[in-house]
Amino acid sequence: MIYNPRMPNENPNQTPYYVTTPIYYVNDRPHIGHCYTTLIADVAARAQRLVGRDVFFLTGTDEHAEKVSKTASENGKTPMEWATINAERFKDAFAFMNFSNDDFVRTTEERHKAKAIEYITQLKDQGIITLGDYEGWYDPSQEEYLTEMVAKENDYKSPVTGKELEKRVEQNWFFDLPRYEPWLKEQIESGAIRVMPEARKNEVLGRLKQGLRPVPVSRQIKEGDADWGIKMPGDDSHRIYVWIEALCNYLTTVDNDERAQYWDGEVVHLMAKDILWFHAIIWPAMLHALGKKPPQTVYAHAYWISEGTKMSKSLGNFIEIDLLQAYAEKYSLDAMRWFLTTQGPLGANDSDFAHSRFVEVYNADLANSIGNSTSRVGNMVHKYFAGQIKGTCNGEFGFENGTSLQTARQALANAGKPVDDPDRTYKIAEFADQAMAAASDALDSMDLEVMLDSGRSIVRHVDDFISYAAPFTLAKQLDALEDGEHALSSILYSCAEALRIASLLLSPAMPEKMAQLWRNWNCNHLVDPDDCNSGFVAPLVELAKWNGKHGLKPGQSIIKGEALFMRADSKEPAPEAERIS
Ligand code: ME8
Repeated sequence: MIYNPRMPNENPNQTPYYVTTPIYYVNDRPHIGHCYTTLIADVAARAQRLVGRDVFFLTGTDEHAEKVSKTASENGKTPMEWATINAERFKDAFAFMNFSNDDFVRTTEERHKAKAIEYITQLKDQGIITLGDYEGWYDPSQEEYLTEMVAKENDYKSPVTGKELEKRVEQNWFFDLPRYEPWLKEQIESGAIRVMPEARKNEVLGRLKQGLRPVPVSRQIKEGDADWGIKMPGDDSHRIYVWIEALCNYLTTVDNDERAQYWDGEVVHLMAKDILWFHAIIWPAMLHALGKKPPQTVYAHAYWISEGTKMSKSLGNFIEIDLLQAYAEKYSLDAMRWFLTTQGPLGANDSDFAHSRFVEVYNADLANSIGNSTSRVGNMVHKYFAGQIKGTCNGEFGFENGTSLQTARQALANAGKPVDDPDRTYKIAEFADQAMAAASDALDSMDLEVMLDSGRSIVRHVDDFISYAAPFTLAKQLDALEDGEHALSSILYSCAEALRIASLLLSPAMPEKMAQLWRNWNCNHLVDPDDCNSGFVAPLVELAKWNGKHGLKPGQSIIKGEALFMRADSKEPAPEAERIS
């Protein structure tokens, strides 16, 4: 599953792009939340590769938590056996989702452990980690201490799970977080560390104002504890606190000669709002103390809920990978990826996974949009030009006499059909160019929905143009109209070329379906269409040039092929998960 295509002509002016997901706990199997964060990382990674950047995309598993050893013993396994069973489940789920991660780190791997020990040792040697007593409100379900203020606000219950907090006193090693308070404030306020979306940035700055406390970085080993976790360097009576060790994964994985450029590049950490504080405050401070640069972007999305209800273990309503598989089976994997990416909780609000909404989005965005448009254009090229692109066109349609659009209007008039808005003009090539620019801006701000919508906007424009120019009416009068064939081929070229550009913009979310289109349309020059994960031959600006080197060419054959998406019936029952044990 490890995937690492490299552009043959990487743009040296662009910094490498390093995107990460949280590393997930292996006490249980993967669910929609894990798949979602990793999916948006995948879409961002694929889009960045498409624009020509050198990308490294990391995900993995967090294995040294107490809850892992606890569930392992409940299941009659050693912690390592249990961690391996679940790490494999995560790997399988992510392969199923067609994620293009370049690596998958497990924190039980030597390469991670050795480096994590090195960082903690360095911080101890620098006197930034010291021994002290600590009393505080401990959330056992999250394995973290909360400030008095946060504990009180939540009625001394876990803000994540609602379980009772425990007052604990411990002797611990502490990271001196307060000394970085002014630096953190300045970095976040100035946007040097972009905490996104804006609501989360305000939340973090608000909490920062309440002051910082030293962070425990170890746990005392008690009698009966499982032998699980990394020992504190130089102190065998403690283990490194799982959170501190886990955060290190982002650096341990690329802290070597072959990958150092990724940490020097643009680093983007993705996660949900539950673990923002660790990523926006504790981790950047640790990095600063280690003499490393902080991440550029810390992006915390909101939560998926299920049919209007929060998902939880006790309610047993988690949408697990097997339900996602059932949706993929019925509607295609890419339809499911599309739904999650465009309807997911990327912003500050939670999103509901509801079957009725899935069908609505599937029909509107896929079956009736890119699916229908590509079949229509493919069918017309097939029918009117024996399946071959006839001639090119610059994608501009004015209303002067003798132009293709004028001929199309004449055909409508001859057929006795009304011509609405006779002064209408179309600049399809320019429209596609602007959509591409909008997609790049949206990608920079991680607005993946807007990025993908710029692809859809081209499809909508093509649909509108087809309705207006009515090439099917024109096609019936080729003998009667002097310029009929030229007009028809110009119109169809423009539709097909615009859809080719749209398909590039839609491909980060739907790599398989767009590769299917490229196979049907013989676009072998974009990418290897038999392998939707192969690298593109050139950056997007080159690939998407209208009638450019990579554009559709006269004589290129277009196969009608199977429709990309069949319309779905909203009355059909929702797919059901086949429960896997
Ligand atoms: O917190 N909606 O691991 P974890 C959307 N090991 N995303 C969700 C979600 C939901 N309902 N539920 C979970 C840990 N997620 C630590 C992280 S990182 C150094 C250590 C996703 O298995 C989301 O990305 O509890 C969230 O941040 C993550 O799963 C928590 O995964």
